[in-house]
Amino acid sequence: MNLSRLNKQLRLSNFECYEIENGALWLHQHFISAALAAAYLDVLIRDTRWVQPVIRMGGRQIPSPRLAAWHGDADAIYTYSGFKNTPAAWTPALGEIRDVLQSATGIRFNSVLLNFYRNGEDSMGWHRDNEPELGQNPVIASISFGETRRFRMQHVKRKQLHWATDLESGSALVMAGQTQQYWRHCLPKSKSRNLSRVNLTFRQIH
Ligand SMILES: O=C(O)CCC(=O)C(=O)O
Repeated sequence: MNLSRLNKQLRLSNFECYEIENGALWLHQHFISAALAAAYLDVLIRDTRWVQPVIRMGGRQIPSPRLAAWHGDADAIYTYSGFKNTPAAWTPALGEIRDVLQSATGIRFNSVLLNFYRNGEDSMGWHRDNEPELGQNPVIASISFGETRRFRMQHVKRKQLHWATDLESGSALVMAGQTQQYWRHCLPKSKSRNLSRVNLTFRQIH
């Protein structure tokens, strides 16, 4: 889908558009109601087979500071942090959330990465979602459940350019266009926000 069609579709679905250099961002803080998001948080924590992936950092292998899982269509194989991930099947909850997201965005997603931040000590370091199987200008849709956490972005060439928001429970953030080429993002640790949070990033693996 081209960007202007995606923009129209997301505005119709009550997303707010943020103008950033070399990228495209839309946010809907109340995409899923607070009550439903709280119910999904419990189901996602309980019914997911969480693993703690090992990540490579400065030549060392260390356990990632969060738990993760990968679900999707059988052929949506994704290499992430140097590891090949074969997806587990869609669960009823993940299928429901995907369907709501697909009707709001008009985009078909064939996979989802789940991240479980158990408390404020868990985090995600600076990175770009720019693996080759995502294609050149991927649409990544991120939905959050549970604790509000700060999400930060930085332009990789013009490092003084920043963008940040607090992602609330039930929020949906869509990154598209050249965002993954020009912007890196992270979810820093937090001293004050210690409750559990699950984030789902829906993707299209080619
Ligand atoms: O938890 C978040 O909001 C960020 C997740 C993320 O950066 C990713 O899945 O690539």
